[in-house]
Amino acid sequence: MPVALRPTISAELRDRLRQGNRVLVLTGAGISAESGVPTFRGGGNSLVWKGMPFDVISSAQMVQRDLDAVWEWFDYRRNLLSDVKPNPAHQEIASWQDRFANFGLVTQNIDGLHQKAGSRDVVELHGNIWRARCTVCGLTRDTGAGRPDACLDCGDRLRPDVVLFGELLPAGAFERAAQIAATCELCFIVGTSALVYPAAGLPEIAKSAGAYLCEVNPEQTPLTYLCDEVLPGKAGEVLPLIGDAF
Ligand code: BV8
Ligand code: ZN
Repeated sequence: MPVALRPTISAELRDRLRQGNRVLVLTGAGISAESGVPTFRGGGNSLVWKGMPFDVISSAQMVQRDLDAVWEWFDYRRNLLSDVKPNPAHQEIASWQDRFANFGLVTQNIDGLHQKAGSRDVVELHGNIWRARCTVCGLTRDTGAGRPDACLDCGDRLRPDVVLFGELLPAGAFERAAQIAATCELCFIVGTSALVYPAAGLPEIAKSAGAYLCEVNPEQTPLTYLCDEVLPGKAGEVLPLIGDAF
């Protein structure tokens, strides 16, 4: 990254990184972009599948109407994800779990790249594409590469263990994330367009609890105005810079 384009890490942020021990990182699709994972909204367009905007195919209604179509969509994305690797942003964040006494990582991503980078205890707000869940008894199991058949327990149909639009988040996941947000001193918002709720409400909770907000994104978002510091750039380039700043 040419030095001239490097965002500068303020002295304020350096101090807070050195003193801070209660840190929240919230991530979205942008953090996986440099790993080759398409984002949902890029270049002004929204991701479309077979003519359907992603929030239509990824919706509770679609599971009711056509579960096979939903599986096809997630089979396609699982295939896309099969050989992607974590990038320096995932790796940097993974190292922070041992650098801050109270570190919370909350993601909207279902790609599992944080865990692949070594992050433990990731709060997955929207589930995980590598798991399936029984539509009747709720038992979950790993999918592996292929689409799993039926529930091993009750034999009923499985669905991707991801949260679709119009569906509630996994039990306790948002409450846990909100708890971390309400007690953090430093909150990083990395690679999210901050349009999907309740996830986009977490930085607002952190702000009202007095946290210092820092956004990492090449573009402005609806949360930029709320931030104490904005580091415009790609996560894979900016996160290591932050890591070197303390
Ligand atoms: C719910 C899993 C209760 C599936 C996903 C309040 C107001 C308005 C609407 C609502 C509201 N509350 C609830 C709603 C409805 C809805 C919602 O928020 N709708 C939006 C569209 C307005 N929310 C829900 O339905 C939620 N459930 O509320 O339940 C309920 C129940 C019934 C009725 C009402 C309420 C469930 C939402 C979860 C849906 N599932 N994912 C799948 O993956 O297919 S959401 C999915 O989309 C992602 O997980 C993520 O959350 C979102 C995409 O956003 P991002 O990750 O930010 O990605 P995006 O592409 O948009 O942006 C990328 C960003 O990265 C950009 O800013 C770009 O500039 C930046 N970037 C690009 N490259 C880089 C980069 N940054 C850094 N480095 C780079 N290299
Ligand atoms: Zn079952």
